[in-house]
Amino acid sequence: MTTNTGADTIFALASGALPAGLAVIRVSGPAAGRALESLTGGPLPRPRRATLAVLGSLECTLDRGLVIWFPGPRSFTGEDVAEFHIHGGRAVAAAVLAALAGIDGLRPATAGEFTRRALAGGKMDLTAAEGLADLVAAETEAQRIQALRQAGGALGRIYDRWRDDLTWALAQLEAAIDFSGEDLPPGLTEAAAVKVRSAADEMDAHLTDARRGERLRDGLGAAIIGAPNVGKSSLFNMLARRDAAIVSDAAGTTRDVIEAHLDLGGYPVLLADTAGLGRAEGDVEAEGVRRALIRAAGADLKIAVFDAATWPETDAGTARTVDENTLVVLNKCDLASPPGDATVGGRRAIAVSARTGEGIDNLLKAITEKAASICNPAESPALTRARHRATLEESRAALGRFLKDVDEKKGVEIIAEELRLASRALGRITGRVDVEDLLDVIFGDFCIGK
Ligand SMILES: Nc1nc2c(ncn2[C@@H]2O[C@H](COP(=O)(O)OP(=O)(O)OP(=O)(O)O)[C@@H](O)[C@H]2O)c(=O)[nH]1
Ligand SMILES: [Mg+2]
Repeated sequence: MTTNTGADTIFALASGALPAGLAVIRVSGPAAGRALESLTGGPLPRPRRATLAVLGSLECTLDRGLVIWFPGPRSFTGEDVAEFHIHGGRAVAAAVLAALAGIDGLRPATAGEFTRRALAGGKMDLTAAEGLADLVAAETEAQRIQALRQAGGALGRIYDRWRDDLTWALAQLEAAIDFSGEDLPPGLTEAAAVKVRSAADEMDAHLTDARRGERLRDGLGAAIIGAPNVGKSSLFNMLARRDAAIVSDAAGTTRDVIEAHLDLGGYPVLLADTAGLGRAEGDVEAEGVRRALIRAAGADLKIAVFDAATWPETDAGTARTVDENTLVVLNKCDLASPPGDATVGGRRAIAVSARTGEGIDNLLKAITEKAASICNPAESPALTRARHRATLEESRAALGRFLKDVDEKKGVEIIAEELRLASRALGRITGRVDVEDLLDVIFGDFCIGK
């Protein structure tokens, strides 16, 4: 049996830029089976089995490749889906796409249209669709782990469970409304309040997560700071594994903030090299210092660099910025090696040499550990977008009003309304309600299956 939504049939290149070894073209909709028969000239292959086929017509062979037939609802979109795994040449893909365009009822998909159909077909919720987009965009191992879990529905399941709890609570209140005037069964509102309180507590825990999911998705900000000439740019180049920043023995070489996207131990880090603190000879250097301080203040992680050759004498200005999000580094340990238990600003220093590479592994390990403590994806699933946070906060606020109204013994109709608002907000996160309003915003900047 096949399932179709009655929509038209769409097709698109589902794989990446051409030329490539392979290209995958996906077709979804009621005419997918007919398209497959038309291009292979044969009956439909066994469902979900890769089958070798010659594509084209008697007069003109387009390519030889594998075809897979996914009759709905067991397909990506829930509709009938056909996939063509062909050679990834531009002309090959163009020829197959042109042949599909020539079939009655088929048209090219628009951006994100396959995913929209998967949502409409109930194959995934909105958070899973976002997870899929994040998985495609994931650049590091930790991002991959987080995105894969979200794409598998881990976030959506949490929100659905809370929504079920609120629906149950609402049912108690509605029963109370129905009974009003008659003998009200005791305890309905209280039972609802108990359920809501527990969901609200879980929401609070989920929301007070130090933004770890969002930070992992967006990348952590790290800033290298320190006095002029301590070797910040040398260290930056070493960590970035390229000569991105100018290094010289003149103090005040770096003036602007220089950035590099890095994968450090599986965590995405946007590392910034900054101007030396403390020295501000002239407007340009003063501006450089101002920018360095702004960057340091906004960073998830600071790497404060000091000169090993002068230790225990250290730059007081930099030492003052050391806090629990700071890794302290004593650079130039090739010139003088500080004791293993050397500290600056109360933190154990990591001795490195940006010249010889000594100690860099220890620094990398410390950065990775710090990143893991900020946004380890192995912990419980975390929300990953500002959209999730804002909508959850909306839901939580309505629950707060509900609980207050219950305490104040307000009328059951009034308190039920707050529960409806809270439940509706949860439904918007997963796309169970008001989904059309959200799709354009969400799919505006990414497309899957197209
Ligand atoms: N011996 C030794 N010299 C180093 C080391 N790291 C940097 N240097 C030298 O120290 C000088 C300053 O290095 P930079 O990396 O430009 O220092 P910076 O902190 O970025 O300096 P500003 O941008 O001016 O604040 C250069 O001559 C480097 O070659 C090191 O680990 N050992
Ligand atoms: Mg520099």
